[in-house]
Amino acid sequence: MSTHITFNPDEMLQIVAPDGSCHESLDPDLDATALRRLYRGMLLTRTVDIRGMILQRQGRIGFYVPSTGEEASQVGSAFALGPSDWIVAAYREPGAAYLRGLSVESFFHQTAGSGKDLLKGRQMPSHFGAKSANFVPASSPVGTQIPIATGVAWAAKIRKDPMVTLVYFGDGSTSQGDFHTGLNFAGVYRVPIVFFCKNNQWAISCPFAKQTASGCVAVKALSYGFEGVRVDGNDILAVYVATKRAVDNARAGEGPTLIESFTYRVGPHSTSDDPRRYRDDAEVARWREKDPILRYRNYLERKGLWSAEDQESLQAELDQEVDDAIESALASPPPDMETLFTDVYEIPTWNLREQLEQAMQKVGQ
Ligand SMILES: Cc1ncc(C[n+]2csc(CCOP(=O)(O)OP(=O)(O)O)c2C)c(N)n1
Ligand SMILES: [Mg+2]
Repeated sequence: MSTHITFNPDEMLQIVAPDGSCHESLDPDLDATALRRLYRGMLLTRTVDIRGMILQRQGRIGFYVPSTGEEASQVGSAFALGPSDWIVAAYREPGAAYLRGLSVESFFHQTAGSGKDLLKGRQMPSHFGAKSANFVPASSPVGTQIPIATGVAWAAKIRKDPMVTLVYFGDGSTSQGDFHTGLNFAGVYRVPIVFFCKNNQWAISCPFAKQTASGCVAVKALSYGFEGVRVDGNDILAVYVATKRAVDNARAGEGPTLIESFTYRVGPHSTSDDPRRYRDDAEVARWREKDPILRYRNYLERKGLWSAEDQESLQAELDQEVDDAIESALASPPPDMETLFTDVYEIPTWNLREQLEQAMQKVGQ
């Protein structure tokens, strides 16, 4: 018997082919309302992305993190969750947050650092979150959200709460110690969690080939004693089916799953990055052709569930929603100066009170 365990990185779950044709026996048979909701979720995410990039280039917001090309991975996975489940995320999953109920208006209040920001201007732009959406604010230090999520899931298990935790992270995060800590602990204690790696093949300028010698991410689950699944991250139905199975298993007490959603970061890492300095335009062009939104639109059209008129009216509706959100966020004043000093101590310390006084004098309030 060979002692070498193999995992074919070329094999991954795909249900919808790029031309929209479907592997019938794998089709999850969602109803028309659900199928349209998935499409709306992806198109909303793309619409916000296009505007977010422009706003930053115009100098109207300071920073933006695009997720173009990764919409299916975000929306398909979040759609598999139940209402009381929780998401612990990185920063490139706004589509999952919108689907869970974070409004685009809230997103822009956060990104603009306005007084109406739910996080009171204390996070970097594009680092949203909302308690009402069961969405923990984004983690910027790479991978730190992974053991936190394992802890959330472990707490649920101890409390016998049937909620499942889904944690998003990137391929780059798999090189962090936190990845090992989070997955190892979750495997040992069989906690109800789904580890969702959006493998977009880049960690800023570091390509996937330099991230790991494993060939793929899913194979790493073997060493933690649970299942690893590789899925075409540009196929929203495949992402949904894989995540739903993992969520159901977690809820049934069968422990964690590691999902690798194989996709591509079409845009820059953030508005502070220029990927032309380290990657080939031809590679980007090849992946643009694999657009997850276009593929799913082909699928819906083949099913007779989408038309050019539907497209036009949905796009107009989303443009309006995004316009209104931006207008509201940019017109709102920043948080009050006092809020810089609140929420740390129940009774502020003497030095904080002194600093608040000095700050207020400085701004003439
Ligand atoms: C601990 C730590 N090291 C470095 C950084 C700088 N940094 C921010 S994002 C990032 C790359 C993350 O790549 P990946 O996990 O693949 O996620 P992606 O950005 O591709 O979605 C790096 C190195 C950081 N934020 N935290
Ligand atoms: Mg990455």
